[in-house]
Amino acid sequence: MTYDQAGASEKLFQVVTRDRATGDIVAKVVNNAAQPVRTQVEVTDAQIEPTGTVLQLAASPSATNTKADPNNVAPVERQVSGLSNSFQYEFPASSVTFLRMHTHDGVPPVVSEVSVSGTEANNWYADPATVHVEATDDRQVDHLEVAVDGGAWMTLPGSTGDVQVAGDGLHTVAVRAVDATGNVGEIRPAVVGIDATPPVTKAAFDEDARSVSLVSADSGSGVDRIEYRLDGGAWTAYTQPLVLGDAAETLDYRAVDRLGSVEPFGRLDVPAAGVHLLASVTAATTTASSYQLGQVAQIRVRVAGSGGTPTGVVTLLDGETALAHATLVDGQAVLKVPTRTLGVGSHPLVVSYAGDATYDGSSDDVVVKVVKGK
Ligand SMILES: [Ca+2]
Ligand SMILES: [Ca+2]
Repeated sequence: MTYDQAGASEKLFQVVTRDRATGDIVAKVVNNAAQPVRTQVEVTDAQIEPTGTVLQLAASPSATNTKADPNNVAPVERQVSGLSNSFQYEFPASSVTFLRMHTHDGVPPVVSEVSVSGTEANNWYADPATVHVEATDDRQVDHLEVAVDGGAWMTLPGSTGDVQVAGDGLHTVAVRAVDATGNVGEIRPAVVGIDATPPVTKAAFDEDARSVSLVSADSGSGVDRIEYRLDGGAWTAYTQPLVLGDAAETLDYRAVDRLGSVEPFGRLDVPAAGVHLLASVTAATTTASSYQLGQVAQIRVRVAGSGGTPTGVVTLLDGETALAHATLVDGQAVLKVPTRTLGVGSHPLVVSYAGDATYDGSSDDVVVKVVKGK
C-alpha cells in the first residue's frame, strides 16, 4: 500500500497491517498537521471491496476530556463507500484514522484431512464406521459438505466434523468445504469398505476315510477362525480334517471373520459307518434371470429323496469357494449371495447338498447373471 500525494505533508504518518482472519487491510494514519491532508491511496496486492470502515479520532491538539465532558475527544466509527484499489481520502486536521478496507476473498478452502475410524481389519471396517473431516482456509471455513454414496450434500458447521457411514459394502464419501465468502473448494473423495457379512463355510464328508474337511471364505476382512462342535458339545477350533469314528455324528460348523462377524452355524449329519444311504436329487433355480450389481441374488433349492424328506444344509459354491449356505426346511431352502461378491458377468455356480443320516449328497448347476446397475 502506498500514498501518493503531491507536496505530501511530512506530518502524515502511517502503519499498514493485514488482519489474517478477515483479510482486511487496516491503515492507521496520523495527521499531525493543523490542516486536512487529502491523499491518494493505492493498494496493489489485494482486491479492495467498495465499502469499508473508518474509526477516527479528530480534535485540536489542545482538546482534552474532562469530567464534565468526558467524550470531547472520542473515536467515531462510520461506514465508507467508494473504496477501490486507487482512491482519494482526506485525513482531518490533527487526527488519528483507522481505515479498514475489506479485500475480496478469491481463495476457496481446502479439505486437509479425511480419515476413517472404527474397528478395522485388512482395510475393512465394522458397521458403522466414522469419517472425520477437516478443512482449512486462508480466512475462515464456514462449513463442510459431505455426500455419501452420491446422495445429497449434508452440511457440517465449522471446519471439522464427523459423518457416520453404515451398511455392508463399499461406500464413496465426497467432501468439500465452503468459506465465509461462499467460495466452494474442490471435492475430495474417499472410499470406505464396511464388512458386515460373516464368512461362509463349506463342509465335505469323505465316506471312505470318514473324515470331514471345512473350508471358509470371507469376501471382506477375511476369515479369523473356523470352529466345530460334535453332537452339541463345546465349540472347538478347526485346524485340520476331522476323522470320525464308526458311529453316526452330528457336526456343527461355523467361521468368524476378523471383525468378529459370526456365521450362523451349518450342520452335517454324518451317518454311521456301513449305513446304506438313499439317493437324493438337488434342483436349483435363480429367482430372476439377472440381478443388478448391488442387489442380493437368490437361488431356490429343492432337495428330494425317495420315501422321505432330506434334511441338512445346502451350500452355494463358486469352484471350491463357499458363497452361501442354508438349512433345508421341508426339503427346501433359499441361498442368498450379494452380487458385489460375484461382480458383473455370468457366473456358473454349484449348489451342493451335503446329505444327512439317511440321504446321500447331491448337487445341481446354476448360472447367476449380474448386470451393471442403472
Ligand atoms: Ca477463502
Ligand atoms: Ca466378512
